[in-house]
Amino acid sequence: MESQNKIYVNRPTLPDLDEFYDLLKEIWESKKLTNMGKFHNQLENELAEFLGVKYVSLFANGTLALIAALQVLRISGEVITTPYSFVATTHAIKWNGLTPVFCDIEPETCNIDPNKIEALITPKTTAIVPVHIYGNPCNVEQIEEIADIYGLKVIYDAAHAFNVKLKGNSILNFGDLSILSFHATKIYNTFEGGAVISHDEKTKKRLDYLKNFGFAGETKVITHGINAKMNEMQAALGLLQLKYVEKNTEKRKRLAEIYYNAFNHIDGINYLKIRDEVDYNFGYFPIFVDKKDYGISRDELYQKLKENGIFARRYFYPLISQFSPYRELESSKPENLPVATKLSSEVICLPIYADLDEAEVQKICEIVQNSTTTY
Ligand code: T4K
Repeated sequence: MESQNKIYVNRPTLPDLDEFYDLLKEIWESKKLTNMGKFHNQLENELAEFLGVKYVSLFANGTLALIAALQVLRISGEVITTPYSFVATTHAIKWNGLTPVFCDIEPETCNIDPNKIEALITPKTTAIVPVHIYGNPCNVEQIEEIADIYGLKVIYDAAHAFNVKLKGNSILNFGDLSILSFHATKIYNTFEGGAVISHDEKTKKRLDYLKNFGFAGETKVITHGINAKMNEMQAALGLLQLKYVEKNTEKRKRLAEIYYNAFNHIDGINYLKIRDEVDYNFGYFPIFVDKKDYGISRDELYQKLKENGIFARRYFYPLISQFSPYRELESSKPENLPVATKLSSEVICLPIYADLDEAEVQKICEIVQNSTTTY
């Protein structure tokens, strides 16, 4: 029997509706609904300042942002990436007619393992697409070193890494480009939305042509662009949402501390270690269930949570390399991806969002505590 009070892995935070209504009124009066209007341009500037980056190009969603980021750098051939992510990461590669090559991940972070990248490089390799999974930074220094030696581009899928910093510097300042997602399930949402972060004006300009059908003026089309623009309503919401980012991060941090304190004492429940030099956003709370020490499997715990009304999610299971469009690739073989295969079979992301009560988190901790069979 399922409990009445359902708790989901995620709930979007939203600003005051009256405040949003004021901005909607402006849109209604101006009749400027989309195509790089006032709110769109204001949000690009405010986001760049807030995040501490040079250029922001807003997009309709993170997937289109990643597709355009690969396009703008004219990536060809093979792209080394991680199988441990949301499927959109690899789909964006495929939509560019490129071949994804899956690289195994690090056991401590679930991020692409830089020590395993070089063995996958061939004459056809032109880029690396790592993901800062759960917002926890990749080993950007080592990835950059490899990319520099082999002349590869690096495009970070930073869909989870809004406002994450490494040694005080935005994680979005690493690599050639980074993309963000502002989907409803992300810590900063515009209902749907996304962005590409670039570091020079020319690239920013070309990204802006790309997302608007390739128009570079009223009668000039310079490339086979797409329609990936963010509209005024989404941008207006984004402006309001910016005001709450810090406060909401503090709330999620408090919830994470409750989880940490509880799980420190349970054998077989492991969680991500975030390095001291990282300002983390606490957007996800993944745990890894080691059946040998915990007694029951990940899927058994997942079911138990469900029976208690807790709708946790197994992000990221199955691995992208196991989905039918990709499983025939040589790099998809599980024996080539032992760490990713193991962690994907152990992971559960527990609920964490700003409006979640601390008492509910305590309840989740108790379910996890009471489910172990190896006292
Ligand atoms: N790269 C990475 C690494 C990504 O994780 C993602 C997206 C992307 C790229 C692509 O970015 P976008 O093109 O999406 O901007 C969700 C999201 O749809 C997806 O954005 C996200 N990653 C992925 C990790 O999770 P689902 O299918 O698991 O979401 P769904 O609808 O089951 O929602 C999860 C829970 O959130 C629900 O149980 C309840 C809650 N929820 C969800 C929505 C949509 C709400 O309370 N309200 C809502 O409106 O994919």
